[in-house]
Amino acid sequence: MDDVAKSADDPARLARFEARVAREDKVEPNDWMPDAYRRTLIRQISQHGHSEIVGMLPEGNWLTRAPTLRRKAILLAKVQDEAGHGLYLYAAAETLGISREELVEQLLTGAAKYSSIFNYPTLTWADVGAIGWLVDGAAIMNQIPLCRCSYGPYARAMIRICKEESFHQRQGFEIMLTLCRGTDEQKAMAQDALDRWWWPSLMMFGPHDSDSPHTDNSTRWKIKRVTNDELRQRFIDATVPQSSYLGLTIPDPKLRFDEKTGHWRTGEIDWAEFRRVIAGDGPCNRERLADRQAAHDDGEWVREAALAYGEKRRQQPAPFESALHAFSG
Ligand code: FAQ
Repeated sequence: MDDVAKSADDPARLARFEARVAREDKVEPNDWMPDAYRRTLIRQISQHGHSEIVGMLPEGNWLTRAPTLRRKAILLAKVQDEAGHGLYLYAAAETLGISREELVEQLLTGAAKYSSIFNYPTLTWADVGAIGWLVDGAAIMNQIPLCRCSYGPYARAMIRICKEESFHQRQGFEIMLTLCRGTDEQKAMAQDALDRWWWPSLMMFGPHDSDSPHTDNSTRWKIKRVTNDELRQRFIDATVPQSSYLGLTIPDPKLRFDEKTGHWRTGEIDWAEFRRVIAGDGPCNRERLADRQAAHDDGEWVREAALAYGEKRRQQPAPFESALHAFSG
């Protein structure tokens, strides 16, 4: 029995729910929804939120070493945007009944997944360009269809996130363009970054459709609008010409243009590497969780101060009430 059937405790209710989703009505937090739909959303939205939070770390490593003040200011703004995305997504997950504390705990204890891409190191400044160009580029490709997700709070969060991601992608491409038009050494640095980020970026879209256990239900419920393989293909078709424009070479000897279909075809992704990375054994998994834990510990005083301030505000009469009090007194 699959998840959908198990959740069908009330078939009439389930049929109404599915008809509603089929009509493209948005599902809102207080509406009835099948358990499996709720669980799928909590899983996907929380994994997405964790990815945004951990995703700050690889680029955050370059904040103190950005080559110019302008680059530093842009990178700072981008990393702050990612924190904001994490917060919108955690807030969307909270509307489904999971608490912020549980979400944070799942991330810090390693019980939760986040995107495989953030377990790779950022060795040079060109990696900041490659992340913006490729990682944010892949993220937008995946996230634009999520703006039409059937769950209202997730869809609305994605609209704002996508606007910011498209700026991120352009800043990354612009870093790559500057390096590619620079010295031979700078261009070699850009090529090296592409060599290291290309395959992990293709893995971001998840396993092949034939190996993706969640795609069927998620598509039926209009959480997922486009499958992993279709999105990966769109990304490849958009990115290969950009790489030619930069004068860089995609690190895939099997890459070829298929005249019949009009698509670029790549060699096979190393799925063993993907599985290793999501199982916790990528190049930086341990470092990322340790850095996230340290950032969480360092933020303890901020959380305490915010709670104390909130408490003080609650105890003080509102300004209107105190004015009234003064008047009547
Ligand atoms: N990494 O059946 P499917 C960003 C897991 S945000 C790790 O295909 P589904 C912004 C999957 O969770 C990047 N795990 O699953 C930024 C499932 O595991 P489970 C994140 C992966 O959900 C840029 C299992 O494999 N974006 O980059 C990955 O239908 C720059 C089976 O997979 C999102 O999260 C992976 N790459 O499709 C920030 C977008 N792929 O839970 C900073 C929203 C798959 O059964 C700097 N998420 N898995 O144990 C989605 O669209 C979907 O969840 C997919 C996976 C497409 C990622």
